[in-house]
Amino acid sequence: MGSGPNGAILHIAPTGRVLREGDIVMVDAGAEMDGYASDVSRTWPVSGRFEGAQRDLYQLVLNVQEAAIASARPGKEYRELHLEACERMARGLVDLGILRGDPASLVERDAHALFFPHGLGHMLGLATHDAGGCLAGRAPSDRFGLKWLRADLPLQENYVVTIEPGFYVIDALLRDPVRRERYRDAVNWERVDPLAGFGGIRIEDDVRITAGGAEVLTAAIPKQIAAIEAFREEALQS
Ligand SMILES: [Mn+2]
Repeated sequence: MGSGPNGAILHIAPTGRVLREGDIVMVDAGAEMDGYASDVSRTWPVSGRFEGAQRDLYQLVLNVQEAAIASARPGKEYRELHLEACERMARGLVDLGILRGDPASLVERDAHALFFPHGLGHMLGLATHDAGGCLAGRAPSDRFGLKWLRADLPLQENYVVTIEPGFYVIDALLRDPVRRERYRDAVNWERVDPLAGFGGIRIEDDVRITAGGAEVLTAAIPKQIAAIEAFREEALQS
């Protein structure tokens, strides 16, 4: 889990950082039973309400996540699902004034990966990351926006996968002079630089592929903004 800026560090171990008003907190955790693992992430505001950019960006990540779940079905290539999610993310970031340009071209240049550098998700089974992966004969891409994709295979009925897009403000990527030059025109840097310390948002569900689509196994855990805010309000009052 990570709070504040630590939310932008993927798989960070818990630290002693004290939560602050205005922070968002991200927790990536799951239960294990009889050796079968789950992996779930949720993000919420410490103060109880998503404010400003947090709200817009959370809603964007949620829209991307829900669209990916809606498109998951047997026969669908997981890599396609990932690339469609990247394009949706790029389009949303253009709408929010963070990226500039045509969403498909931005994804071709991996500009979206400055903010969403990891893959859409992975197979689940015995342990969180060991099952599945690339179909035999397929090599992982070396593209910045694809090389961390842990699943590259056509989905089949009863496969269990995670779907977990995210948005992060990662200093190491955004302060890198080479990337700043490469994406000079693709990023609205004046809008991005003040987001320093924002942290990260990830929404991760575990999904079983069914004959006609996908069943969300972790649907009982709130993820809509209104549901999270109501949940937080209840917690803050008790
Ligand atoms: Mn995961």
